[in-house]
Amino acid sequence: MQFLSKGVEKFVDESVELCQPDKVVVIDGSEAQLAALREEAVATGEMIKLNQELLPGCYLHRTLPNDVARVEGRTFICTEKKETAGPTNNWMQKDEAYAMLKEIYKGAMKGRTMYVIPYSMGAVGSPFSKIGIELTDSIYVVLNMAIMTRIGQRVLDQLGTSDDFVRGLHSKAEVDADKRYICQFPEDNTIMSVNSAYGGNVLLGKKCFALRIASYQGWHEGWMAEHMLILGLEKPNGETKYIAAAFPSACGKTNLAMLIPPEEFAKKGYKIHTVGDDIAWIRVGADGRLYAINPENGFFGVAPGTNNKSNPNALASTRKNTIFTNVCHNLENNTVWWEGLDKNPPKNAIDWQGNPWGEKEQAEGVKGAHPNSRFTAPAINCPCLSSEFENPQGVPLDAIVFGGRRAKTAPLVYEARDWNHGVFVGSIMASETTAAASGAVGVVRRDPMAMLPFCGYNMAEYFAHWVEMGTKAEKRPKIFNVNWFRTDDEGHFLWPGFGDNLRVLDWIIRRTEGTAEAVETAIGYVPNPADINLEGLDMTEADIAELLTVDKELWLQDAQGIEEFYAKFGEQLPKELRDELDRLKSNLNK
Ligand code: GTP
Ligand code: SPV
Ligand code: MN
Repeated sequence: MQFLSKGVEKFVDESVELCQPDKVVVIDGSEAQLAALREEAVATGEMIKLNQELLPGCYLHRTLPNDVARVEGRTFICTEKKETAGPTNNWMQKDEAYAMLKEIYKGAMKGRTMYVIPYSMGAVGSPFSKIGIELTDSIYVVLNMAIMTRIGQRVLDQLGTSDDFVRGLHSKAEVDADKRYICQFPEDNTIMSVNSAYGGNVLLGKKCFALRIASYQGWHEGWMAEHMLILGLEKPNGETKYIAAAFPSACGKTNLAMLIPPEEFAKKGYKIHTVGDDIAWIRVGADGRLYAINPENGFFGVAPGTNNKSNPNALASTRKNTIFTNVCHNLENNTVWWEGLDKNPPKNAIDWQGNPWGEKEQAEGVKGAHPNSRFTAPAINCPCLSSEFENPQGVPLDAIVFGGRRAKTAPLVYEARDWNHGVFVGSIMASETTAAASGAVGVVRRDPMAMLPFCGYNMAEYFAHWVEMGTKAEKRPKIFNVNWFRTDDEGHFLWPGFGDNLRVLDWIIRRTEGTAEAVETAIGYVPNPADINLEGLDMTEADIAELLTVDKELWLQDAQGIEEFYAKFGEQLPKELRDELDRLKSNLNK
């Protein structure tokens, strides 16, 4: 095939020779071509066309039951040396990985079409943006990438004769879980994903490129790729402050990014503007501030729990031109349903595995939608999308927020003393695992900066890079930690969360402006109960006090856990973090 870029030409030709597709189709991004692909997917049963009056342009897709989430155990960083991947990643020597994968890809696309998807992460032509070429034998992947990224001829035009792009080769092959590999080769700007057809494993622009490869690129080029939402908080005076927040998978990024302020705040004029819900690329601007873009063009959001009360903006985003994956098919009106959408599950439905789902199954507790079922919705559908969404320069950050899902220990919110303490706070993040990855759910694990599954290189180097970015940015944002998930002894959430999280963001922004109070504790600055605006909320200052307590015993145990986690990195752990841990321990023992 002919392309202006010789690198693209070589990549396509070599992949065709390896995978032996019957034909090759270049995705030009035209609506006519995408419409034809949708029709084809409907004809083969790959997608179900939903009620076009209620859900125009919407489709449903089911993946195989063995293929419903990211597979961290089968995700590899493939480099020359193990040390580059570090102690927290699965590693394969890169030449061995190529040799092993070639056997699996050999002839994998026989009888199929190979689609060539040129895509841009970030607005086409923005100085922050990067280009990828994904080759895939899945129409579902093409149609999802068309929502999640900017695709087509305009991207090839932007690339021109350059060879500066990320190669991504995906084949669903036989969707054989035993031969499933998600391999990143950060030294070669290459991704190889095989034997899966699910979201994060196969939409290569997302986690594989925009986090694993991009974090490695950022390390070398002096910028950062983070698992963060980006939001603008507009205050009553019309000024908008920007916050980036890193929470692990299925821990509330989409929800926070699209938050609707509580009535009392809305009345005063507070508004939230969504820039991104999953990934941020961050650079130092000429003015010494950190600027962030969202490299994506859509939302691949968790469906269960999304409803008109918890997240009306996300729900509204899914009402047209959306692909649903592994939700429940409501046969009563050919629409979709999931747990937590409303209290009226359809009586006549098909569950995410394709089985009949009615009152009997519901009574037995069979789930209609998979807990990690998702919607792929265009960003432009979002009613609160920020006017800065396409800004090629990004938005300036006033605060960086880390947060996890922790029943105990972490208070509702606290502020780091300074940048390096903030890096420490991010590095010690811990969270209960969720259905977003295959494996046990609800197990507390360390997930630094919510990047444990996504850091494309040695995490000790990643920490050092964070420390260094703080020296490069003269006007550093303040760093905070939040926890919406603290529970009482019966396991009930102590904090209402969702829209009410604005009350915490409000304190955070007032702290960055120097207009809110706090007390210094062993772990950092914690608000006094009276510093959080509880207007209109049925909560007492005593309830808030409970959420803000720093339990020394629990924190001493945590310090022990941090010590064990840090031990993995040996001498490579930056001294700045070791010093912060010593300081935490000495504060706790005072
Ligand atoms: P990924 O797309 O996997 O990276 O996840 P995410 O961080 O965007 O997660 P999302 O916002 O989709 O949240 C997923 C889960 O967290 C859902 O079950 C929500 O109901 C729950 N959740 C989100 N915000 C809150 C909150 O403030 N309080 C409580 N209790 N639950 C929340
Ligand atoms: C996550 O798991 O953090 C996601 C979904 O955002 S996926 O794209 O599958 O990784
Ligand atoms: Mn995510």
